[in-house]
Amino acid sequence: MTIDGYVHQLPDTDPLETEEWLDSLDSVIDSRGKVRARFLVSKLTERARERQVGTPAEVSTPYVNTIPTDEQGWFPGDIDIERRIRAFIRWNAAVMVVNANTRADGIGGHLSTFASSAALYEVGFNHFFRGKADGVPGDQVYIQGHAVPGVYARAFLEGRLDESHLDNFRREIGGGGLSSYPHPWLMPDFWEFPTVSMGLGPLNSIYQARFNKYLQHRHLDDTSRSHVWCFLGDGETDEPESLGSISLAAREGLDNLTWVINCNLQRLDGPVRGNGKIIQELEAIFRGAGWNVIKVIWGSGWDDLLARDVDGVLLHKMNTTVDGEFQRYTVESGAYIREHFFGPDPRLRKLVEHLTDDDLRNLPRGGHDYEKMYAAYKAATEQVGAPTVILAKTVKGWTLGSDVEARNATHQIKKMTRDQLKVLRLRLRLDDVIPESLLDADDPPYYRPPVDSLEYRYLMDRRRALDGPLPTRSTAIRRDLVMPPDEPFTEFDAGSGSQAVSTTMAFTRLLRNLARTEGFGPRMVPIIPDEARTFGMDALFREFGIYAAHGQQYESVDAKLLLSYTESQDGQLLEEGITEAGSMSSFTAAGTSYATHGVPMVPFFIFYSMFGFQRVGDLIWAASDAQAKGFLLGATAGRTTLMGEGLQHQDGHSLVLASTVPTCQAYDPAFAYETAAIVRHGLHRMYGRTDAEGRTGAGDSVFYYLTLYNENYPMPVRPDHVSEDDIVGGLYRWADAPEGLEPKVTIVFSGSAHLAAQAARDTLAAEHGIGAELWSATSYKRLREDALSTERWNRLHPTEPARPLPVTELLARSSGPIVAVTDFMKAVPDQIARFVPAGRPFVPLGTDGFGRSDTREALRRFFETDAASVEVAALSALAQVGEIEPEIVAKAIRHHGLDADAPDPRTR
Ligand SMILES: Cc1ncc(C[n+]2csc(CCOP(=O)(O)OP(=O)(O)O)c2C)c(N)n1
Ligand SMILES: [Mg+2]
Repeated sequence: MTIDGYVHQLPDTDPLETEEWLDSLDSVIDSRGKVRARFLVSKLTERARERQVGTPAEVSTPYVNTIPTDEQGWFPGDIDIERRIRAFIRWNAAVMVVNANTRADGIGGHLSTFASSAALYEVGFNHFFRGKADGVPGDQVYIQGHAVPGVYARAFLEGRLDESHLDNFRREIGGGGLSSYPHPWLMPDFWEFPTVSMGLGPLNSIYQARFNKYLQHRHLDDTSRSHVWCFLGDGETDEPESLGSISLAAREGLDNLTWVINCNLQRLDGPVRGNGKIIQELEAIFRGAGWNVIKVIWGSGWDDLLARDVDGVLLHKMNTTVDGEFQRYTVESGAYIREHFFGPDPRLRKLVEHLTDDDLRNLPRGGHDYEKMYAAYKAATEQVGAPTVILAKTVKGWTLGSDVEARNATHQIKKMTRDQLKVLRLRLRLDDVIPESLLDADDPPYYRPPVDSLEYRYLMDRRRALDGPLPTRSTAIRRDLVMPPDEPFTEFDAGSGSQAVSTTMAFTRLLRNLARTEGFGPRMVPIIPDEARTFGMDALFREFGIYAAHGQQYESVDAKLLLSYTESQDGQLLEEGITEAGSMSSFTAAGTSYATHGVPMVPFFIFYSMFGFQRVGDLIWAASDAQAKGFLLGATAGRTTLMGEGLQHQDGHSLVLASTVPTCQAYDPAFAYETAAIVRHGLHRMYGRTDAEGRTGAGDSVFYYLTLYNENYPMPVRPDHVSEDDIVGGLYRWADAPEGLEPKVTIVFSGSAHLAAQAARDTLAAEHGIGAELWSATSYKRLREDALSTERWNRLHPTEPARPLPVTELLARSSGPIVAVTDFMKAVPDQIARFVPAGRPFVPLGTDGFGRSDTREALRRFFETDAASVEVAALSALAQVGEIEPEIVAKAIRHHGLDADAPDPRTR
């Protein structure tokens, strides 16, 4: 027996009355059956909810539409014209993909995703999605990556794209092509949100909606008219990123967010839940999480059948048929459906005896029922206090004919024969505008209704009423962003005297300085995933305030302390909890606000460096595509600087991963003044320009990644000869070799490895009389990229004088072999190995391999990046060029007790 344990713990104040109710139920079950009993219990629950009795919400409801037909309301559009427009779009979308693959076999593209979701998008375009032509940011619409043919086809109808664009679908090189998926980097005036890495769009959309509320609550912009729409596939919900943050959306009351899940029951290989029901599964998950769930399962053809289903047999059949079977019914004949779906139960068979086999085959699914979709969207936009998910049941490849519709291979089909196109033309009733003869030509034609046609005028009127075309990406600034003065940065040039501090502490101080800057300060968005105390940033809680959608509704346990945990509705800091993925999504929303809202905002996302690029690299890639700006700060950086934590915490490779992201400016500063100079430079580069309209806050679409260490040492004064350009250029001489010593070597350090470099310089001088000069490499990525660009220029300009590679030129000013020491993998300094001046050995020392927990000293000895190892590397390189005897190197190895025969740490 299953019982709700909690009921039995409650006192029964009237057992007799209880018994009467239970007896009535028993007698209904016995005399009228379970279907009737279920109905009555549901009715009671519904009434209880209406009267606000406070019964727990059910997580699942029967397999029928959430909105009853009689509450569907009036559809305000012209259903016939909209169907016609949809037919044009369907046609052009299919022809575009087919033509692309005729011209370039294997170029790809997708027919069946949009075919299943055309109505879902078109209801939005005709009635809901708001554009920005009125100067106010409209809606943010996340389009399913594989549905883009339909979006291009609509833009073509609207005259935003022409035939040559469609002809160049997926042919981007050479200009004028259309990107395979939504990529703002490639179509910067069109796409806003990259979505095609499945799961990222849904996740980003939640944080976009949250960020809109944040802007509103912080009085930075009125976003009350923006609605966030996210379209995703049912298969896409398998990605943990898709569903991982849905509880946040409910908790924050994101009624400005609607998800539309296209439940065509199929993914790439086959059924999403062949043995189950994806819609029911998702309903339970979303209802449990507190979302408003609207199921649109059945088209209006089913309304009459359900109304006559007095025995509940149809409902029962709907409830118990698994998705694999529903998919089967889509590809089978009406006779098969009659036999297998309606057949087994005589009452069901009778229910449809008035329908022909064709009628049965054509009973549409809810997601293809335009009016039902309209009703669902309307309900979603009227919802208050919670996000909405619309679960729309569709057929994958709908209208594309029996060879494509609902086939397991449908996702991959990119070609259609002339005959298949002819069938499609008739199915879409386009025979009056597309002569059949045109289909025999090489390229089947696109169709655009003339500008004086009813359809064109209707289409354009609808978009005008909804504030213009969409998607549109704009970078027009609506709210200026004025750069902070230099003082908050320059104070770090003085160093920290004898006080030992870390670059993390210096950065925190810088952050506070900036936040206190009038005008600029409020435009910063500090983002921390539950790690502020680790980084010593808990002081920011009180000063910035933690953003809380509903304010702080309790007195914090530390309320009386100076540094209390202070939440408020206009709090500035996004304390995200333990989600780097969510934090990264906030970064993207804030970092693209300059485009999405015309309000440049400056995110500073501070995370445990190990859990950055490695954990959420794909989100960072997408942020780069989205042209996000801002600062990523990898704190507790380094494989040996972070003591004790070990293999899963010590980051020696985020800089390698960062080197793969095109717009990422990766820096590994050693000192406070370097950190401050890089942030200052970055701010000015990203936001310091004036746009064509004279608005401030414009700049390059790049973002910065800075490593921050937790090792304390006195921060040096910025040497007089060192300029900001030297620091951001990636490499500069930090200290000359001690006077008069020969031979010479050059030690290049970055980050916390400067300690070993300095100590080695001292022993090289004292023990060996060797003069080591010290250089700081703040960015190997920058050095490499600059060198590659110059190399390319030289290659392509063979008759002109070769330009010197910047890094080669710099290193030519140093002397002797070069030892580069880092707390990251050797691959990081190796980025410049090829560019070192000829004849000079280059020895990278780094931390390849798994980290482990121990003291810094032990770790650095283990990875051979400690002072002794730097010294030995310098001696070895000098021996290699014949400046000293090999025996001197051997002696130093023995002297320092280095284990020459231990296996490489990389393999241990
Ligand atoms: C992260 C990621 N993994 C895999 C893919 C490849 N992929 C593209 S579409 C697809 C199936 C999509 O199924 P569904 O989400 O149900 O969308 P539908 O086309 O059915 O609407 C897959 C696996 C991808 N784009 N992103
Ligand atoms: Mg699907």
